[in-house]
Amino acid sequence: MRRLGLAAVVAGLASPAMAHAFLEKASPAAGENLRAPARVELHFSELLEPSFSAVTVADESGADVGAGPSVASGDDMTLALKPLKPGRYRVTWHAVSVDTHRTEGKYNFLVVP
Ligand SMILES: [Cu+2]
Repeated sequence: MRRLGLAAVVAGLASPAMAHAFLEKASPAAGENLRAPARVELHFSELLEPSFSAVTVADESGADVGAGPSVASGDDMTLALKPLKPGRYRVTWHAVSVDTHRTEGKYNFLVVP
């Protein structure tokens, strides 16, 4: 009974509205024009489930330009990139917060010479 009571309290605190992992900060940012970045770094509003959270980056032909899989740790996700040529790139991410809610998004950035 004691365990059941504690679980009910925890569930009551985890409000669905405030527990989703929203993308708060990204580098490169959406729409940014910049020299070739070495990595993409995403910062979220909530802690992530690393096994179910990932980010990929693709060039204009759709080819994956990540140097290995992304790494989720705490409320951040990072993806090391291959050397990027000038052009448009698309970042696609999905995140599952520790409350199991899923969010996702995509955006572009532009690498300039
Ligand atoms: Cu949530």
